[in-house]
Amino acid sequence: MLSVHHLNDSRSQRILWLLEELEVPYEIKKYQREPEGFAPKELLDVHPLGLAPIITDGDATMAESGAIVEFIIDKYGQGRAQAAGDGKLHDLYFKHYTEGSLMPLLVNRLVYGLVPDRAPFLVRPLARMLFNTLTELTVTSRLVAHGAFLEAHFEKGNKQWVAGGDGPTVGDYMLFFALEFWGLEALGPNLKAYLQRVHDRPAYKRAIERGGEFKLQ
Ligand SMILES: N[C@@H](CCC(=O)N[C@@H](CS)C(=O)NCC(=O)O)C(=O)O
Repeated sequence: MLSVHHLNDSRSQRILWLLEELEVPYEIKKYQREPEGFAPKELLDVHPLGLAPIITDGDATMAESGAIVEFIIDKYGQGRAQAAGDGKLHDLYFKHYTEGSLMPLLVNRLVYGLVPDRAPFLVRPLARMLFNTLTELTVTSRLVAHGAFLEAHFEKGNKQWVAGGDGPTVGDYMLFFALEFWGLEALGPNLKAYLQRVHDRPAYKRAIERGGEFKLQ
């Protein structure tokens, strides 16, 4: 049976939601983040990089959430979760955009916020000033641009899902996590409504029940 190595409050939520949508039988092996937020060492026994998500399915062990989402849809999708027509281009784009462009900004924002608290006490105010400046210079205005870009994407054609179809496709399984990580308060009306649409899906609710509480902020 397919196993999901699930780290709490992590990208493995993408995989649980997808498996619930496709009604694929699976088991969950749960891992808890260390107090500093890192994955526990046991994940290194499953994959050399020790980052979540990881799945095992028969002889295959696979990491990298985008690859896992595609693998599962290819193997178990039976034609579901596929974009059609013009939506294929959007789906392809958002699949790569999310981990390639949006997530790095959000991860940088997180890391730049954490570093000052870990600096020696006396230099902490200086570290905070420097990292706030770094955030301002390299993250803040770019996130504003991403927000406007994403709002406009959903506005055009009043799209419910990234590919414009009537259900989630690869790009959605990728994007929703980044929006959760970004934080609801920062999102515009189309993105707020989009996340609500995800949360309202029975499969998403089942994924939360099985995976446990999911909280990124
Ligand atoms: N690009 C990878 C990122 C994997 C990743 O960084 N996972 C995070 C959880 S969201 C993790 O395992 N963090 C724990 C750590 O850095 O020790 C993917 O999409 O799967």
